[in-house]
Amino acid sequence: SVIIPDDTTVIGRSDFPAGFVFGAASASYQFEGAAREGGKDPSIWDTFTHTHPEKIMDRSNADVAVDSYHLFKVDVQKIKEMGMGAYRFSISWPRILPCGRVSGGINEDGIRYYNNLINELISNGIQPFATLFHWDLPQALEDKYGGFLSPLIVKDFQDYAELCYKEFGNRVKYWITFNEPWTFSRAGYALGGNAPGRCSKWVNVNCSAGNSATEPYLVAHHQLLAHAAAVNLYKEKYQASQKGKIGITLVLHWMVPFSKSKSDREAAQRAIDFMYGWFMHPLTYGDYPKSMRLLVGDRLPKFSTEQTLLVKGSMDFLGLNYYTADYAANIPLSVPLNVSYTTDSRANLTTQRNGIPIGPNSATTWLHVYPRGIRDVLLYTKRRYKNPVIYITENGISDPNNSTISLKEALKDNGRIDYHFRHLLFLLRAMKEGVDVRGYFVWSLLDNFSWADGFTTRFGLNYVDYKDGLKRYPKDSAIWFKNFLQS
Ligand code: BGP
Repeated sequence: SVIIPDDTTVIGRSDFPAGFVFGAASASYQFEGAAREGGKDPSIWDTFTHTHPEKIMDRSNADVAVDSYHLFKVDVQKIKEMGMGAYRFSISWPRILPCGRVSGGINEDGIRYYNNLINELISNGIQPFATLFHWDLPQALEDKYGGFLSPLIVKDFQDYAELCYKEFGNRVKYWITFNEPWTFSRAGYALGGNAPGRCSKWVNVNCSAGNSATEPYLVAHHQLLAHAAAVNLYKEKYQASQKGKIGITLVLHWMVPFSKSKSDREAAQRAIDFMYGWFMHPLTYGDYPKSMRLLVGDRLPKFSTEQTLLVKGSMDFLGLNYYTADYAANIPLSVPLNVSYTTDSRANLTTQRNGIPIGPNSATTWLHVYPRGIRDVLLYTKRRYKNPVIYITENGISDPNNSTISLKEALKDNGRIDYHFRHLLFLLRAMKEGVDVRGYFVWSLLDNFSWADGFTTRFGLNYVDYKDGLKRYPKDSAIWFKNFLQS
């Protein structure tokens, strides 16, 4: 067991159920590099970072990233050294299908890469958790029909998923269809900070790439339909023989009412609906939350009866990414709103109250430390969404990439140890209160490319030396996890 400085509480592996999985997470664009190697064609992230470097804090891109394409064996050893039992990675769609479609040709080098990775994991006793879509859509499909803006994406995603089941499903027993569809829709189609960089002029006055307050809803809708199509296919054709599980990963910042007033409490509920219920409601009950129907009106797509049946119940488990919390305050009806995506909920989200932040800062602007929120999110999910099986698929914190400190100093990450310790304590509490959590993944295995912050932040349990051949070094948090898992 591990004792945290200044804290007398002790926790260890043995406090969790025997089958509980501990792992680390990554994503293809943020990790692999080899952007134009091994037969891969560009994804929308390759295009975006090259055409809009100003959108990335340090104007960087992930052409090389942390080179996991070549260094995956080293990375698997890092997971093993920490004593972790699982690795969550994502498959790059354009690496295995450069044109986006099976009819355009399968890239055998890409298939080989994932086979090698999966085999390396399994031979080291590490369970692969594969995400099919962590935002790097083939540029070819974006060019052909506007990617997720078109319903054509549903069939193409299903075909891509089927290829993955066929090629890897004899060894991959945990599939995650989508990572954070909320972020993909919001940052890619309303704010414009993420690929494909479309935005609403009401939200972002500098926006010229698109001006719709409808697109984010459409893109979310198509992600849900594509998810359901891929799950349905797995269940009908592959699950009986391959015996895997399939789910989706959502994200929720816990929403704390700005004041005790009824209107702020209702605003917090609406904020949850617009970030989480947007997906959880259809997945559990077959339609969007009432609050969204009311406030978004005709801009919110409708499910046909057939689609409702497909989407409802389409997961064996829920992947949940939890990082932080926000305050939510009501925006009264008397305040006129333009038709805008972020304010449709009429919840004003902030991270401070009277100048005091909701929790300690990290190097990432949206991330404040709010450990009890993980319990709140879990209990809320149990209560409102029929107690699903849950894996925490991401939880983590960033440090600044400080080039003035020595390597030795950079490896001292007590803040990260403290972050995980506190979140694990609240996770345990939620489990004692009946939430069915089966696993916990740290974001991230290594320092890597951050979507908005480039290489200015470091999320890793393991340090990457960007100045010296991308060498990996365990931070104190990696050693903490090792001890924790041995106890
Ligand atoms: C999550 C993403 C991860 C990871 C993490 C940290 O939303 O699923 O891919 O990036 O956030 O955020 P970032 O790297 O953007 O700072």
